[in-house]
Amino acid sequence: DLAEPLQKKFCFPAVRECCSQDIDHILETQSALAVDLGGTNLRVAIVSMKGKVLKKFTQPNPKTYEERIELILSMCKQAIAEAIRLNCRILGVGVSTGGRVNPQDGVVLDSTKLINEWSGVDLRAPVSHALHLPVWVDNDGNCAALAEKKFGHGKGVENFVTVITGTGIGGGIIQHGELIHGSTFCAAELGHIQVSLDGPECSCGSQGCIEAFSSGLALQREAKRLHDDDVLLVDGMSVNNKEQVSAVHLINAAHHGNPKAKAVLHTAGTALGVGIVNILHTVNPSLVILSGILAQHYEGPVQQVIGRRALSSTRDVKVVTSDLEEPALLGAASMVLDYATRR
Ligand code: BMX
Ligand code: MG
Ligand code: CA
Ligand code: ZN
Repeated sequence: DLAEPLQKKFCFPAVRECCSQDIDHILETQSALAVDLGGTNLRVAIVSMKGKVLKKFTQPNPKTYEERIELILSMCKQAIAEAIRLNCRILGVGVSTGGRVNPQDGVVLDSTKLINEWSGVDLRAPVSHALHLPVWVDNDGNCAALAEKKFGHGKGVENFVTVITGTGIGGGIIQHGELIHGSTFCAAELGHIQVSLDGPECSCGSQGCIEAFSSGLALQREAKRLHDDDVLLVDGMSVNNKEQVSAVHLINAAHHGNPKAKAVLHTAGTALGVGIVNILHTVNPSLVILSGILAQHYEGPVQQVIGRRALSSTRDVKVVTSDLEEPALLGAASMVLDYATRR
C-alpha cells in the first residue's frame, strides 16, 4: 500500500471516508433562505437541509409593491448576516407567495386583494440581483405541498393534496409525485373552489368560495359580526380594547358552548368538507393533508362530510393534520435544497 509512506513523506492528512458526523454537519450548515408572503405576514427564515427552521423573522406584509420589495431585501440581508454568524452556507432563496406564480420565470402573475399591488411582478430578478443568489418562486399552497412531500406526511405518497388555512386558504396537488401547475399556473387554487351558488363574498371577487366560509379571515368576519351583536362572548371570556376580535375568539366561544359560534364553525367545516369532496372527485388522491392554524378543528368535520357525500371509490382517502410547523416556508426552502443538491 503506497498511500501511507507517501502521506508521511509529504505530510498530507489521511484521506478518510466521509463519516456520518460530516454528513450531519453538512446537513446542518448547507441552508436555504425561505421567504413566505401571505395575506397578513412576510416571513423570512434560514432553513437547514434537514428541514429545521434555524432562525425566523416576521413582519406585517406591507401594502405597496415598493415597500414590500424593500422589506423582503432588508429582511433577507438581515437573515444572511445571521447565517454567517451561525456558520450556515446559504445555497439560494426560495419564495412562497400568495397569488398565481410562473415558477419557470419567477414571476407573480396575479393576486387577489389579500396582497395588493402584486400582479405581473418579477420577483426573481430584483432578489437575485440584490443578494447574488439563485432564486426560486412558487405559490404558497404549492410550496406547502412540496414541504409535505419532502419532510411531512406526503413522503413517498404518489398522489396527495394539501389544504393550508391561514388568512386565506391555499392548496397544492401532487400527482404522480409532481406538483401540478396547470395551463396558466392556476391549478390548485383550492381556496376558490365554490360550494354555494351565492354565499359570502370572497377576496377573489366571486362568492361562495371555501375561502369565504372557512379561512381565518372568514372566521374573523363572523366573530366580529357576533361581537357587534353582543353575542360572541360567554362567561369567562373577554376581549380587551387593544386586541382585535379574531378567529381565535370564535373558536374559544364555541368551546365555551356558545351555540352561535358553534354554528359558524359547523358551516365552515362543512363548506371545507364539501370543497374537499370536490377535490376527491377531481384528482382522487390517497391522502389529504390539512395544515395551518385551523387544521385540527377541521379534520373531524371534513372526515364526516367525506363519509356522507363522497363517491364510495374515493372514501378510503386518509385525512390527516400536518405535523410541520411551517409548511409554506419549508416548501420554499425545499425548492432551493432539492435543486442545489441535485447530481
Ligand atoms: C388566496 C390566494 C392564494 C393563496 C391563499 C392562501 C392571493 C394573493 N392569494 O386564496 O394564492 O394560496 O390566499 O394565502 O391571490 P394566505 O394568505 O392564507 O397565506
Ligand atoms: Mg400563508
Ligand atoms: Ca396553490
Ligand atoms: Zn374566491
